[in-house]
Amino acid sequence: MSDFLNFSLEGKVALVTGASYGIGYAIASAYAKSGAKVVFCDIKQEFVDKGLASYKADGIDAKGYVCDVTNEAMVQDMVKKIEAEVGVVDILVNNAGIIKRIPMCDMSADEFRQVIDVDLNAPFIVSKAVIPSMIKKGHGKIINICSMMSELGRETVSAYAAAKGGLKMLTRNICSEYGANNIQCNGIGPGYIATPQTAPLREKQADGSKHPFDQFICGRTPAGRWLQAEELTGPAVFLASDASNAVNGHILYVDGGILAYIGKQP
Ligand code: NAP
Ligand code: GCO
Repeated sequence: MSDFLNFSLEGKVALVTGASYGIGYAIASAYAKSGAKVVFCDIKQEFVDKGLASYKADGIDAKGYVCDVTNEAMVQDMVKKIEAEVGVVDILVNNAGIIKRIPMCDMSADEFRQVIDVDLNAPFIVSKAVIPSMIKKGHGKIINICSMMSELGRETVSAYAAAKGGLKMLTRNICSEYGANNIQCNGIGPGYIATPQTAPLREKQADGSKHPFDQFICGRTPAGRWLQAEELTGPAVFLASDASNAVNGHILYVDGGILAYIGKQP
């Protein structure tokens, strides 16, 4: 098949960070179904075990590692182990992320740093660990999970928006620096996805009515609903496959139309 139409990930090794559940799990599962050997990490053993059980129940033979992606020594060690036990990483998805919803003037500098550390410094650390072998192998795909907050601001998410905006520019810089090595680095900017990270924003009120934020998001999304993690998988497979070899430094927003929309008129 011509590379231009090749969406298969057959024979590829894909590392997805923070993929025991949520968006990372959905993307890693789609990669496995497209033929890749899936490797994931999470910060705690109990989540790795839970993730392994879920992949097994879905018929996926994944390999899980305990790794704090903010810790450079742990990341370097994990990547060495993956190369020895599974193979060189062909596809990296920087998915692990945290959010702290605190008004900026109430947020401590330490809390701000924690978010930057996981959401921005870690993608730098993990990318840096896999790029040398990708260069030797002659190709590589890096996909950074960005956000609406790579483009927009909102009350209470200063650190997250700073990190995800920075991640957009890290994406463009990896593209600029390693495009000549046949490495493509792109981002996916999910809209509002129903996962544990956003569960507090969807909690029902005491009287059984919808959370005001839930109503706000449905009103701001032309699709009129929250998205499912599985809806990110087609774009994620595309960006990991040879079909996207000419796409580099791009952020693909998968947002049900939020960024195109001024909001529901009164
Ligand atoms: P999630 O449900 O909270 O999952 C995030 C995963 O990252 C968890 O497995 C978490 O592990 C792991 N993680 C956190 N810190 C880590 C660290 N230092 N080292 C290794 N793993 C770590 O989040 P999600 O909603 O699936 O989001 C995944 C990514 O998409 C994040 O980057 C998020 O910012 C982004 N995103 C989400 C949405 C959305 O609406 N949900 C929208 C746009 C972008 P533990 O649970 O063990 O901490
Ligand atoms: C928030 C949300 C967002 C989403 C997502 C939007 O508090 O505004 O949690 O940040 O998780 O990143 O794309």
